[in-house]
Amino acid sequence: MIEMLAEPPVRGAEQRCRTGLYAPAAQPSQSRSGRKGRSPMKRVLLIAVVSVVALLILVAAGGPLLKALGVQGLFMIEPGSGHLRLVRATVEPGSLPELVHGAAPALSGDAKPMIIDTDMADDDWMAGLYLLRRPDVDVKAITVAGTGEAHCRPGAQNALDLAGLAGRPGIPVACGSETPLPGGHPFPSAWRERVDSLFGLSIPRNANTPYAGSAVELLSRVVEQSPQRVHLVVLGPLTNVAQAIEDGPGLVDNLERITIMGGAVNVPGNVGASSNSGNDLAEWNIYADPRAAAVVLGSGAPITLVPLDATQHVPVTTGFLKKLRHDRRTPAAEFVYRVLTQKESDIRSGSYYFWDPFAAAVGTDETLAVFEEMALIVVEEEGPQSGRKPVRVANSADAAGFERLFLDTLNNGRLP
Ligand code: AGV
Ligand code: CA
Repeated sequence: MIEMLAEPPVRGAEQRCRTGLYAPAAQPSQSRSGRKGRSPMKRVLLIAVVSVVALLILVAAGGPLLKALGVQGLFMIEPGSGHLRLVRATVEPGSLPELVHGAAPALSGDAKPMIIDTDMADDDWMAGLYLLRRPDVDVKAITVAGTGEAHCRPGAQNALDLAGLAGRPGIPVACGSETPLPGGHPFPSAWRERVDSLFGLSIPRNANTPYAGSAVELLSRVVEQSPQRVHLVVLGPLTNVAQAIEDGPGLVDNLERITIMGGAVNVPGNVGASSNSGNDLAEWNIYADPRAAAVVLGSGAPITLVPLDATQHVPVTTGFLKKLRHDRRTPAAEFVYRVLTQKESDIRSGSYYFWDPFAAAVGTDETLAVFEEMALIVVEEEGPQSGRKPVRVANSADAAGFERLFLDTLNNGRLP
């Protein structure tokens, strides 16, 4: 039985945790309308002027018009890019327009270094896009867990391509070990195939290739070489992080914090509902590699855990999907819309959550959750391993605040 037990609280401290067509510039014209006996030349000129004016009006009013015609999302303007871009000239009924690389918002002067460790499931894609569009977050690397939902190689390629979509194609991306520490469990193969293929969605290929070394090497190198403490946001099994800590315990000293989506502390787990394990207590990220979770929780690093206790308050709702349908102005927002559209039946049944996007948002704004300090134990089949240092555990969520922040960041990248 793998579960997370809360030891009696040590401290009760609570914290309030874009359309456009590319239009050539209008040429100045001397033509006069309403005169008889106009020469053929003048007539041609008149037609040309009227056409250009009509085109300009279409550009100005094109967005709402196209929207009304149901071809919203065909053209895109990157906010702040200062130019219009023709994304695709024709619409084939039933097909989706291609997505293009977006422009990333400029980083603010005090942007903080961050590493995203992810298992590249569908909500990891959304969480990654959110973080990559934050002006206050300087993503230094993306490390992919090989023990999570995506297989590492397709996961790493998807991470590279999504970084490109978010306008940050140069971020290094590395692959981790496919083998958990002893006692781990693989994710269901059907889930793995779906996320490996990016749900069949097509995005432009990043010209860069994955980092030549392992995820653990990249993670360790970035942390060691960073002049500032690094914030690690972990959205999948903790295999890479545990291995990096075991290889060099000093690593923890240059970590600002580890924010982890994982665990179920005082609520049922989610493994039982999607496996025949009979385990109603464990959450998937911990169940996939419990020993790694124990190593990280026991490492002494400052940890913020965002377990199911908090994420259960942030289901993806049909209301959010509707808002996004009417407000998707960047390739990132458009991509998230397409992903969520594929999850519509799970959204309607209330079984799909903003697990990782919420954890990522908490990584940038802890006022989105309420926390309790707890000493946690990861219970493994072979016996308990303890992480005695109290960790900050989110047990509630500001769902409306999260939705606002998520939508604004995907669309504008501006701070609230
Ligand atoms: O347990 C939540 C973790 C998150 O990191 N993942 C999904 C998120 O990426 C596993 C998971 C639990 N239930 C699932 C999951 C489901 N029904 N479908 C796919 N993945
Ligand atoms: Ca995940």
